[in-house]
Order: sequence, then structure tokens, then C-alpha cells
Amino acid sequence: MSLADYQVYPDVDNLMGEIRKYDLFEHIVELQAYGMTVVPPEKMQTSDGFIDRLRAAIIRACEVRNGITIGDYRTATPPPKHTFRNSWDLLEEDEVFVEAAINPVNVTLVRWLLGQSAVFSGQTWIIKSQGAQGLGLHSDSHGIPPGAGHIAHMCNASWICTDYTSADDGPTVFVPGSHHFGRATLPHESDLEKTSFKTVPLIAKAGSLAIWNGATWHASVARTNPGIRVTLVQNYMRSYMRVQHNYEGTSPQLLLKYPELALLIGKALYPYEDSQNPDPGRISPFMRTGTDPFA
Ligand SMILES: O=C(O)CCC(=O)C(=O)O
Ligand SMILES: [Fe+2]
Repeated sequence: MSLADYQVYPDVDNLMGEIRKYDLFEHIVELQAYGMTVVPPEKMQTSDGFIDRLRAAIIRACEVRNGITIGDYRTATPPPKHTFRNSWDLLEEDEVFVEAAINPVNVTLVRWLLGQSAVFSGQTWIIKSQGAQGLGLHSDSHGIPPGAGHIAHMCNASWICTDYTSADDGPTVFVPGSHHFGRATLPHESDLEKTSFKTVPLIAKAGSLAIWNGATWHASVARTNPGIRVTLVQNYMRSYMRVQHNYEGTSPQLLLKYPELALLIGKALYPYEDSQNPDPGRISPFMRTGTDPFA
């Protein structure tokens, strides 16, 4: 008899059942210890052709939204400045994005990190072509101040839509265990060339799911291979820090008269709320909170 069979702690007992059913114990341990894990395609319980449909839907959405032609992902050479635009909020573009968001293995791991009340926050693509630069080390738990480590507040569950075979594919890289630091990177820590933190690359077959505690530091390296890297990034979060009422509709006259009120009301923030229309002036103060509770 296992502890879960007593059914005295349903939030965990039910999750244990799913973890066992999908053979995820090793991934749960990796999430706890390293802050990230990669689940291979054969464990993902996806329907036939899922990852091909997902990759095609991402490419189609990027072509339509940005008025470009990408074509075959193995040979495409779209200019990076066009493929990184208008990439958020894909759920209603194609039902394959819903399939991606509610995949049972994905959801089990998300609930392990964020509890049963975890909510879906957003999806965006990464389309990375030959010559595209990497990204510095950062945490995705924007706005979570140091001191709030211990539990995951958000997570990133990314579908790998093309093979990441080596560093030449321009993959994400991670600092294992960095979620235990419970803070975002400081400016002098983020340059991958200069930082003393050691990283592991995300090597995975198309159809895998890479999932990490949002606090786990990660970066990406430049892509030198031809063709494009395609990824569907999905953010989930705990639901507890939502405002009780949407004050964004407050009358502009009132906000103009009381600038302090305008500051407190807080326009939706990238990447968590109004991803189509973020207020750039608020992004870096928000992210800086990740390094200082008084920021
Ligand atoms: O893999 C990458 O290109 C970076 C991904 C990243 O930082 C993210 O999805 O949060
Ligand atoms: Fe990130």
C-alpha cells in the first residue's frame, strides 16, 4: 500500500496517481533538485502528428501575423527581427495550441510545481534562424522578490518543436539548482561568456516537453545551424496575486489628476498580462523586483 492509497491528502494523492500513471517520478526529482527536466516525446501522451501540427501552426501564425514567408523549417532563413514579433497569445489561432496547453503530462508537471489551482498565463513562440543571437542568463519569475524562493511561483513548459541536437541548434541552457537561490540574476551574472555559473544545454527531440521552475536561471546560445529552431513557450502561474478588480478602466481624468494612483494601478505587465500591449516603462522596474524586495 502506498501513502497515496490512504486518500487523506487528496491534493497530493491524486497527483501521485498521475505521476505514477505517466512514469514521471524521475522528472519530479529533477524538477526538485535541478529546477528543470525534459520529458521525451514517447512519454508525452500526444495524439498522432501532434508536434508536426504544432510546428506548422506556429509557422503559419508567424507568417500571417508578420506578413512573411517561412516555408520549410529545415531550410528556412527568415530574418530574426521578423520572427520575434507578435508572438504572444496563440490559443485561438489553432486548436493544436489548446492541445498543447492541456496535455495531461504537461498539466501533471505544472500542478506538481504550482498546485491544483495553477492557471494558464500565456503562450508564445520562439522561431530562431541561423545567425540569431543568444539571450543572457535570467529567471522567468519576474517580479518575485528574493526571500520568496522555496516554492515555484510560475513555470515555463516549453514544447520542443524541432530537434535540439547540439549547441549549434541555439538551444536554451540552464544553471542546475539555481532555483534554490530564490532570486533573479544580477546584471554582472547574466553574460554567458563571463559568468562563473555552469550551464547544461537543453538537448531534446522534437515532441519533448522542457519544463522548469520559473526561478531556474537559463539563457540561450546563438544558432549556427541552417533552418530554424521552433519552440512553443507556455507560462503557468499560481493564481494568488491577482487584483480583485480590473482597475485599468479607471477614468483617465482621475489617473491624470492623481499620478500616484496611476502608478499603483499598474498597467498589465509583460509577459504576464497584456502581452499585446505592454507598457515598456514598467517592465524593467517589475523585473528588478526579482533581485531586491524593495525594488
Ligand atoms: O530558449 C530560448 O531561446 C530562451 C527561452 C527563454 O528564455 C524562455 O522561454 O523563457
Ligand atoms: Fe526565459
